[in-house]
Amino acid sequence: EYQHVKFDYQDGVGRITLNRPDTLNSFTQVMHEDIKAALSFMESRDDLRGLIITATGRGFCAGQDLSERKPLPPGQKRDLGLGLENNYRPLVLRLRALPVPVVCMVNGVAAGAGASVALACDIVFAVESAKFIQAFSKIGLLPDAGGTHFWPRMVGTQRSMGAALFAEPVSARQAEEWGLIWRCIPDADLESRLAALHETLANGPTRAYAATKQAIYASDANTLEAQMDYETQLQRELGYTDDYLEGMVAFGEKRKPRFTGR
Ligand code: T3D
Repeated sequence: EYQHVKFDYQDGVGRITLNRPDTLNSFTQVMHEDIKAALSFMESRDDLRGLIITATGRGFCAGQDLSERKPLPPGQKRDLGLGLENNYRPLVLRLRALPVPVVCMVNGVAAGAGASVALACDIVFAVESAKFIQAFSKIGLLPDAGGTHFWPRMVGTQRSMGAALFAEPVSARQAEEWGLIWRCIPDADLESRLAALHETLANGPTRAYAATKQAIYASDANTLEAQMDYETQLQRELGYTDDYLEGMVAFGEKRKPRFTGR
């Protein structure tokens, strides 16, 4: 039923694979609808333990499909806010709100909103040949889909300005050095790393992961005092979980914990 993505769900781990390689997986309305359906499915599951986003072919995502934005006849104007309000904004916010880690595996170039959506994920890997391009200025736009939120927080004002004003590609290696992504990996390791990430998410302490995600994002707006109060509240809740008990027992027995995500 999915047309422009592949969606797979196993062991509580979802995988969304953007799948329009001929256009470097640029976002169509159909792709947005596919992703909305996959997210709704995962949001309804009580066994959800993680989400991995990646893509097919040589690109990750080239942002908005520009063939859906052909120039209008003279006198007519397009409201670009509509696509942002109906598609990109809810997508970014739903990824952030998902109560499990969202991992992005950037398998090739990530441009425009494609780069923003990658950075909306909780943790980002990229293959060495990948690059991040704030392509917007080349078509007379500003970075959107959270682009002006993520970059300054992750890499600072100058690097954000340079990348956005000049639309110069940032290599995966540079992105790792700057802290824009977590890890740059050899291209040849893509599949094995995806499999390992699946294992990690499927067997991880899901509630601790969720709390970690919530706390790290809350720190954006919190004072140190408020943040420590929040940590205390979340840690108190984690102290009552099966996974904490299992972690303590496993530690005592000098074995690997078998987390159930409960
Ligand atoms: O509109 C709204 O709703 C507002 C929201 C906007 C969000 C945005 O994302 S705006 C930014 C949109 N994206 C871009 O401006 C990037 C456009 N693409 C590129 O600049 C380049 O393709 C790349 C730098 C990403 C990669 O370059 P390269 O040389 O590796 O590949 P290529 O040859 O340019 O692209 C390969 C094919 O994909 C090509 O088709 P063809 O010639 O083989 O038939 C190209 O036209 C197509 N393609 C690439 N990007 C897009 C695309 N087709 C449609 N939309 C694209 N965004």
